Amino acid sequence: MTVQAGPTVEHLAGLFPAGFILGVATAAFQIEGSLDVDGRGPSSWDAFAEKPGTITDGASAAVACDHYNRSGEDIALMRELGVDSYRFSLSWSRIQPDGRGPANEQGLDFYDRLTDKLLAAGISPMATLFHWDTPLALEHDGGWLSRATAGRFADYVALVAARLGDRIAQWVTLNEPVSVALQGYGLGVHAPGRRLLFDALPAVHHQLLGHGLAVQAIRAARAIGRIGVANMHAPVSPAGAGFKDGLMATTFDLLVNRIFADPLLTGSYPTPPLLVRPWFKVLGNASDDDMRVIHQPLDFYGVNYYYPVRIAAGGGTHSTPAGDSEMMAKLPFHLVPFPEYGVTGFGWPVAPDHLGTLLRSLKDRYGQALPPVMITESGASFPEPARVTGTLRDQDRIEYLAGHLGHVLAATGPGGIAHDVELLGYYVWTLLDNFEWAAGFSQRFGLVHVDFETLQRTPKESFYWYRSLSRARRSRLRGQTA
Ligand code: IFM
Repeated sequence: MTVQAGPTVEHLAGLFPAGFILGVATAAFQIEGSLDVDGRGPSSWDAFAEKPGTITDGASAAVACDHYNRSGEDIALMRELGVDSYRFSLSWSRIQPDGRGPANEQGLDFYDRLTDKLLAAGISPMATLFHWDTPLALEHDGGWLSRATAGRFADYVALVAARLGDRIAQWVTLNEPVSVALQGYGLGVHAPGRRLLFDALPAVHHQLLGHGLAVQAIRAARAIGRIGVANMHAPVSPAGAGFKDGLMATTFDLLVNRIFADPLLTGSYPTPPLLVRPWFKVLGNASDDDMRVIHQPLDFYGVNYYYPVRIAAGGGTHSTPAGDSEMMAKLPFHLVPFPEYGVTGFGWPVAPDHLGTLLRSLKDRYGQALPPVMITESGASFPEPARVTGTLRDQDRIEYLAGHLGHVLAATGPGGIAHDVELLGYYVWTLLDNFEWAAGFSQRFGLVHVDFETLQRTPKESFYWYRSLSRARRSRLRGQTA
């Protein structure tokens, strides 16, 4: 791939604002394994991954990185890495095996111990409450298409907040509700594998409602942590100057960005252009009461940024960023490549410059309603071997991370294009190579290589690069206070 060499560690370390958080992020289903121990119930992803043909390489998450049994080793890696914070997710069906009722104490115990071990290692815990693994029993009742799931989610969150609320420093209610709604219910490339196209939109509203109720539940439990949400944002532009490309780019922007961010930050859904309004009708019918619940004050707004998108009118491709779906061809638009950028292992354009402009556009759109921003995920997969004999030279990942961090720090620093956006921190996706959803083990995003046969962890060069960044920052801070 062709990317420019990124800024140096010393240069980056000089750009961090005071209190900036450097972290790494993971998700339960992608790393834990141990899917049937300690009373955990099955999730939508357990069922989806078992269906033939859903996972590219036929991989199973039954063991994944075996983090459930190796969390001590993984925390030691993070301590060595020098991160301030670890973002992990809780498996809802470990805590409520069928998505309702009293807590499965053994499930909660796992996260309780994890939290204590992190704190003992000097790493601040950020807990994501939902990262796509809906309890299967709820999925059978309609999952996020059903309004009842929002209430169930709040009940589960109350159980978690009662147990961990005295120690979790930051909460993320939902991770990328767009992925669940569109890839999961709209296109069928993710769990639960439904192919409803625009009829998937109730899953948007019910997740957002679940978010609002969850924020209320965390606050009612008097939990100490800051509360936010993690939305995937893909900056969208039309492929051509014509009316149709413009209309479809606007539609795509509504679908992936605005129908999530607008209600959370402003309390209302955006008004689509007249020609496409019927597709979004179900969202327009939401009650004022629901919108008030969704519109909770947030302490931070999490942005997961991976790629920009260029849109042209007309069907004609089966490809989604998460995999192939014949449903894509039924949509009235398609994605057009960016020849000017190199690509990751997934074929996603490497476009760090779009991260600064994304923050500029969020601030322009939401103004004072935009809370301080946390980059809750940023990272890339590259073709890498299943087995290594030493440190993997992943220069492309180092350049990716340095480029994205450099751009976002410059953009939000003095004189930058998004200088009025308060940037709180940056979490690399991800610590370990893991079960990358429908791509199984075929896409490796980790700072640490995982051999999925031996479960051996081997830090890559990017791990040592991130460690040198965190060290350079610490020595600068020490210099400033000496
Ligand atoms: O692995 C995923 C993660 O679970 C959610 N955000 C995107 C990542 C890369 O695809």
